[in-house]
Amino acid sequence: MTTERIDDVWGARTPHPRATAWPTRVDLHLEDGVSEADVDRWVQSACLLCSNGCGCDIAVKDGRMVGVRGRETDRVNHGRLGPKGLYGSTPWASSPDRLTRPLVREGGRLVETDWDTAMGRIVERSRQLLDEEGPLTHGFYTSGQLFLEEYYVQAVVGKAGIGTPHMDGNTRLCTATSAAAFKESFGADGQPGSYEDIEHCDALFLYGHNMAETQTVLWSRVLDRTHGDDPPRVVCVDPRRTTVAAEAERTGGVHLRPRVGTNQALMNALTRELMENGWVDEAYVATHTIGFDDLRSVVAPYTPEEAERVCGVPADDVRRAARIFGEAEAPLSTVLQGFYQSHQATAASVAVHNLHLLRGMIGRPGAGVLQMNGQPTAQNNRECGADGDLTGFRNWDNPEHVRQLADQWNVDPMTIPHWAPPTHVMQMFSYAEAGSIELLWISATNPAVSMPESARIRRILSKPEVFVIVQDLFLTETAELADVVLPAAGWGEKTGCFTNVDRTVHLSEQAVDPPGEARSDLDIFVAYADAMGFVDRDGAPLVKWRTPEQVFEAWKESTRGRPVDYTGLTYAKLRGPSGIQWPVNEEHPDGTARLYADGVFPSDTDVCETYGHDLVTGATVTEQEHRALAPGGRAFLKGAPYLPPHEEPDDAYPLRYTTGRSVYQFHTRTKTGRSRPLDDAAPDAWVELAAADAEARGIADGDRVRVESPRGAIEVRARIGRVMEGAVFAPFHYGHWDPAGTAEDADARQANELTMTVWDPVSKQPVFKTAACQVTRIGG
Ligand SMILES: Nc1nc2c(c(=O)[nH]1)N[C@H]1C(S)=C(S)[C@@H](COP(=O)(O)OP(=O)(O)OC[C@H]3O[C@@H](n4cnc5c(=O)[nH]c(N)nc54)[C@H](O)[C@@H]3O)O[C@H]1N2
Ligand SMILES: Nc1nc2c(c(=O)[nH]1)N[C@H]1C(S)=C(S)[C@@H](COP(=O)(O)OP(=O)(O)OC[C@H]3O[C@@H](n4cnc5c(=O)[nH]c(N)nc54)[C@H](O)[C@@H]3O)O[C@H]1N2
Ligand code: SF4
Ligand SMILES: [Mo]
Repeated sequence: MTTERIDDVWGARTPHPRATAWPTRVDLHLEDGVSEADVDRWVQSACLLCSNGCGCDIAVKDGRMVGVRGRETDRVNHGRLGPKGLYGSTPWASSPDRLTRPLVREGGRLVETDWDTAMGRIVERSRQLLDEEGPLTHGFYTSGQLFLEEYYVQAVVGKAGIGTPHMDGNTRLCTATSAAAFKESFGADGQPGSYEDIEHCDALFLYGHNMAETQTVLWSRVLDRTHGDDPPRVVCVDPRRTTVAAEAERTGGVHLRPRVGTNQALMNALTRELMENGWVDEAYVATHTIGFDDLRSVVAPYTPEEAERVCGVPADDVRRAARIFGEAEAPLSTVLQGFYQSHQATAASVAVHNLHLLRGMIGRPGAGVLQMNGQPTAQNNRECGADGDLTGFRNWDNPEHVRQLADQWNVDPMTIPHWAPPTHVMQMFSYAEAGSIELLWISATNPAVSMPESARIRRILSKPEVFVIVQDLFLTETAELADVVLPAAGWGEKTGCFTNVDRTVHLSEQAVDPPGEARSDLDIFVAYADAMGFVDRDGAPLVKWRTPEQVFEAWKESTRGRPVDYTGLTYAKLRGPSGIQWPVNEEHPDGTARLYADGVFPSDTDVCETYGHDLVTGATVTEQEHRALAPGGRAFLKGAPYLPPHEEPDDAYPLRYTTGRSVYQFHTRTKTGRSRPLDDAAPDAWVELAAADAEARGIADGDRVRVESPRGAIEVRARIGRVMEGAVFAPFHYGHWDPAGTAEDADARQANELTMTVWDPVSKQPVFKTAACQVTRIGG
């Protein structure tokens, strides 16, 4: 098998000058023994292994998915695919341990059964709870990896069928902050920038974003600029010396290395530097923003020297980075988990918007913001509102918005929960812990590995009083604890749409049949709605659709007049050469490259998705307060002082613990762990330590170490070098699932044993990137 993209992650360079098109390069991978001539057919899709959304075709032979090829004509990837896309997209599908039949718990054990029995148990329990105790007993925890149509149906079932506010996605752990930051700054979710901005930018800032490992094809796109004529300078904000950091140094940019958990102090200093040096477009600020004076007073104390004191970043590096931004003609910023999974997540991400707004650098080629997503379909969950948002970027606190949906679904507006903010998943687990949520339906996520403070999550999922339904491709660490397990069809085994970071919508067509009795998530939610007998105001079935395309047509209607306008899209149109960027409507039939080119934002009180929050406390702004501000389409400049993380190092736990990813594994490995080349490249967990911290503890590279926080411990091997002094980095991919037997101790390697049950006050995104820990050597 050729697996060149394992060693050469980004592939051959195709450098090009600024403002010219990114050349194409088609990447292809087929299973051992299969040649292109053997392929029966190619089926149009896009890669589902990260938010980049690379267009691809699936190779089918004898009814099986046997490989993938990048789509040369797709605007996202121009033919390229990265290691996960190439080697991780298909092998899992024919893995012998796929779930092929439903399972139910009998006498403490999960046993195989038929669909009628499994669905019968769900409906019986659900009906009983609804009749006796009402909708607040039901909680839904879904994903960033289902299709748009599946979220939309789930949102309708939860909001208009059951009427529960307890519905969220693992998008809460992933991109809740991206959505929250957009809403606070601009009034509604929606990515301003476009991937083509990489071709035009003259400075590229990456905030807590290890793009080289986590969006590898996008990083190829960056490298083709930084290796071409007139390259941009790169600025990297990361406590580790990642590949991105090395590129920042090579291009004459800066690697800013803040202490883990201190982003906000750094952002305040950068903001202050723009103001002090006159790098502010006063006309733009006056016409298109509100809040300048408040922001100026918030950032006033944050001199570069103060940032040095708090963050450990040399004051001159702060000045250099601010100058690069301040003097750029087309700066592009990307933001991801180093910011989002932190205790001041929304404040720090909003600060990135502030920098762009202060300079009027938004909505123009090269000048823009990419608040990244992580999961391939996180955007769609936010759009459809199966994640604690209201469908179509509507405001749950605006009765007119609720009425629009009630009309569309033909239900009483009072059915749709809107008396309080939708419940975020951290709260949902607390309700399950306390006993008020008694039915928890988990689809396409593995919280036993991916949520913080694992011991607590396992305890809640194991409670006999909570009826847990898990819908997955495999018997995951979470499914093992369920009462009912439903076998789901995955990517390539069903049809649906999804939308990437820069609003590009792709259609992914069914290529093969699902194994055994596995069913699509769409079919499962429809079957549940039917069996429960949910009806609309006229007594007709609430869920009227049977095929993905019918759902898509209904979804489109719910977006009419909203910023997230899909009304001009059809499946037929999406079968063209490339994905298309929303909004797509009569005015923009071929899609829209950038939002806010005219400096007009969806911030009006009647339009916006939220009235906003205080970035420090999370307190909500009321409708009256919002109206009094008279935003009139202007963007908000909002600031917040730096606050220390919830847990600071002390004598017992003197180091700062942070977590993240490796290029070869995706999340809890259910797909990449079933790909030989990917799993061989990263078979077991480890932690990264700085040389000085290792030396002080007598730890050599490769030694086994125990890493302990007040909540738990792991025992893994140490890698020395990349991380800054005082910090410890652990990949979060590894739970106890270990079929190849490559783990030294599969029960003692899960990064989330150590993390905390705390979240950002605005986005409610849990904090995976700060905790205090100690490291000790346990063996060679
Ligand atoms: N290979 C691979 N690619 C993926 C995924 C995967 O699992 N594997 N998952 C996808 C998903 S869902 C997501 S959300 C994205 C995530 O993509 P990224 O956000 O790029 O990935 P992470 O490794 O979680 O975190 C990024 C960086 O944050 C840094 N960091 C840690 N603490 C701090 C801090 O306090 N401040 C700052 N400034 N930086 C800090 C870490 O050192 C790390 O390099 O990746 C997507 N792509
Ligand atoms: N410590 C720490 N923890 C983290 C993070 C971190 O950086 N550090 N990152 C967080 C982030 S950003 C994310 S996105 C989460 C990811 O965490 P999870 O969502 O738990 O990760 P996955 O392993 O992708 O789980 C997806 C599950 O869905 C299943 N699946 C795939 N396709 C389908 C389908 O079509 N239908 C159904 N029903 N199931 C399907 C897969 O088999 C898998 O079990 O982890 C979070 N947890
Ligand atoms: S960059 Fe993301 S979407 Fe593209 S091939 Fe890699 S994993 Fe798939
Ligand atoms: Mo994510």
